[in-house]
Amino acid sequence: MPTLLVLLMVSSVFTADPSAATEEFGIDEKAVSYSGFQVWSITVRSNGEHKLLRQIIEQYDVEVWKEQKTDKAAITELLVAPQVQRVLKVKLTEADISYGIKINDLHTVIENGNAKHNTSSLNTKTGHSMDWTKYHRLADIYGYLNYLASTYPSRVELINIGTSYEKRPLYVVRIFNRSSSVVKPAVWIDGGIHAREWISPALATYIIRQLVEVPANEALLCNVDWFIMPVMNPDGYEYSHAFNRLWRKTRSVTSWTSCRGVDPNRNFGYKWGGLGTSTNPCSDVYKGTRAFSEPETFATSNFIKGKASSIKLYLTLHSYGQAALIPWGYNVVYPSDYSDMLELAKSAVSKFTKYRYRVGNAAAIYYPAAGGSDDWAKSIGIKYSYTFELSDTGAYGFLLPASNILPVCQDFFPALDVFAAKVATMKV
Ligand code: 0X9
Ligand code: ZN
Repeated sequence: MPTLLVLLMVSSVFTADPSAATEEFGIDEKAVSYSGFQVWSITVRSNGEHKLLRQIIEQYDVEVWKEQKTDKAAITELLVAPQVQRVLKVKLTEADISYGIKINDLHTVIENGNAKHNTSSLNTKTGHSMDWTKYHRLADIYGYLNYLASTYPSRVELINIGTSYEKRPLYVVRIFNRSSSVVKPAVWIDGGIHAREWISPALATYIIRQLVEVPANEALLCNVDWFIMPVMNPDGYEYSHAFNRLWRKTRSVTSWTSCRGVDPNRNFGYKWGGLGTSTNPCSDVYKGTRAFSEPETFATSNFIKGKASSIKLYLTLHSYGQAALIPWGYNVVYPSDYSDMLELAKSAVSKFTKYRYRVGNAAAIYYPAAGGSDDWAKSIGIKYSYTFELSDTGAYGFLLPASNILPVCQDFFPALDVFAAKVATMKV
């Protein structure tokens, strides 16, 4: 069994203590504290070491944050609860596996990573509450989308494609030149599939702003239409702000009452239930009861299917690791046009000047994981389909401080020139 499959199937029931009560959601829910939790990074260079590490992880039920492979090594990043730190240290030392502590106290990093978590007040100068100096609540993001639709009707259409499990609207923004009636090839971008990856909706909204509000970018709308869904999993996103900063999944009720949510990126209908997925509702990679069991993946896939002939490029924004991942991700298998996909991705990431990105097959450079949105998009005929794992490379991981939002966004945006230029050449 591939290592990461085992690692990912380790149950992720949080062992952190619930501490502060919050009434925000009108339910008796307690916010999770990560006081004393650490992130450890472990590099193993042989199969023997890998096996030992896997045994230790399983024995102590440690949560894997990320695993990346290079030619010579596998780097595993672990979320380590205070109560297992001492024993883990002993076990790793006994096994002669070295480790480094990347984050010493998660609670401190969470507290310092973002300004106050509440909805911001309206900025009377701009007419909305969005900026890219902090991670915003959903109300700010949705407020901004509504503001754009009413302020720029000639190039913005706000499409409500359905509702989340907790009845929040699911929004797609179409950015286009309304005066032209020809059907153009289109780019799809989504963010926020995984709740805790806050840099993803931040970048998606930044891209929306650049395309709609910055006149210098108008050329990007000449030959291409844009469909951007900044928050595919709004329930999870809000939950990660209000109760558990490390929440990943949706918030649907499962057969196991104390464990909620499905991993949306294991719930898409291509090779659903394969490697790197779990049948355990408490797992962070729980695949759900069937493909598209979640209203969020169901509505999104239906919308994309309806536009499949015009959408030529599918881009899904995640974090972390700084990598452009290319299908297939369900296993180390390469589509017949992989070289085209690789070439375009390489040329896109060559635009980045601040951050270096790896490019490669998702299963090969990360791990096999079935039911991903990228694989599904590729399977319905969208030629160029990518998962972008944004910054960082592990110093903060999912907890990337808000001061990084603008640098990440500014670095990323020029890559869209490359994608748009390619899509513009494609026949609808
Ligand atoms: O595991 C995932 O869903 C993605 N990584 S993340 O850390 N953002 O959770 C990678 C998905 C790559 N694509 C597929 N395996 N299909
Ligand atoms: Zn993700």
